[in-house]
Amino acid sequence: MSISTSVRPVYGNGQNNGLGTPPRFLSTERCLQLHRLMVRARVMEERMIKMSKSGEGYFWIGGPGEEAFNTCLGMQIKRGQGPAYDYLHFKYRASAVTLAMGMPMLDCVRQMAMAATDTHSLGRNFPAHYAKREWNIIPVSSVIGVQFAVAPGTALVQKRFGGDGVSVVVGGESGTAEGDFASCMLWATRPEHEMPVLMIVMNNGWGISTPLSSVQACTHIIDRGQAFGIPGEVVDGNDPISCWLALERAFTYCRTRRRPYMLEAMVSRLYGHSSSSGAPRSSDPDCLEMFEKQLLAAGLIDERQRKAVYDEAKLEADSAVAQAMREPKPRAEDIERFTYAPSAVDAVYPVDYTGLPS
Ligand SMILES: Cc1ncc(C[n+]2csc(CCOP(=O)(O)OP(=O)(O)O)c2C)c(N)n1
Repeated sequence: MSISTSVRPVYGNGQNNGLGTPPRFLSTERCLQLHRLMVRARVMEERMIKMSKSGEGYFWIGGPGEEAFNTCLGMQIKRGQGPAYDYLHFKYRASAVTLAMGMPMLDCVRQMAMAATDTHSLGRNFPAHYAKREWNIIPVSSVIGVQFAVAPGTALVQKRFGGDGVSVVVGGESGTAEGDFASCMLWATRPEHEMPVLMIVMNNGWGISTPLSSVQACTHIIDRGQAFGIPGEVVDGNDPISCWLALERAFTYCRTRRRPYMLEAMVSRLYGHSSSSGAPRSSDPDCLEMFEKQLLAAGLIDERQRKAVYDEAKLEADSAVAQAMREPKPRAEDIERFTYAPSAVDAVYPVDYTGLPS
């Protein structure tokens, strides 16, 4: 049995992407896999919000509301190290992507707990600020938009290397107001030097408290790609099936044509911007609730199975928090560790570790 997408993807200028008519179905196995991963991400994030309110953590920011799209993205990434694999330029709401890629919850929770065992930042950065060389995850920056200026760099390496690796860059719609977004479009489309960059915009309609409608006049962010000849689609980011199929089309395009493609996912922001705005639950549509209704109605799961998925995820989240809280905190002497990579410039500026003239 399978269930079809309830809402068809809305096409932007991707109508002419040459990939033909999209299929509309996913298998039962895929649907159940997506559901389990979405639940794990939601349960972990909700436990982390609790951490921020209970003194187990200090600041929370994350991705509830983006699980449908992010889970599909994580499962379709070609994971590995070096230019033969996808390079990943994420933002701070990508927890469901990394869980779907196979990261244990403990790896995410350690950063939230600011434990020295946090492999991404030694407990010195915000949650969801991942960095993982073995999976080509370029360090996530809190400074919005910058990842769009960096992505063409890894895509250039991939283009020269050959193969089918793609540079995936994900940003919020507000971050696209930064010049970095335009730089990405420019660099990715230089005539005869086009690059395999998958530019993804997660559109939740808000930049902290600024509505998108007060900032940009375009109907869709991806419409800005038209001027550069970049095809793209707007997808209902609350519908995992639409997301899966749109991502398949996008990856196929970038992997085979070695050119850029855009996706704009219309998503919800279920707990506000971050713990700084109190992380209150919003009344936005909930991708997980809606998917569960579909699965139950189609008879793909029953209530007992649904509960079992949550119980398993809660057990993993609670034991990850208990473990991370037992672990040591960062030491002052490690504050600069791994913030600088030695290079040829050191010979020119041997004293100042930032490389800048004193
Ligand atoms: C260059 C820069 N300007 C401002 C900020 C403050 N800031 C942090 S998050 C944010 C909103 C970002 O909105 P969007 O890109 O839509 O992503 P969302 O948080 O909605 O997922 C802003 C303005 C920042 N971090 N970096």
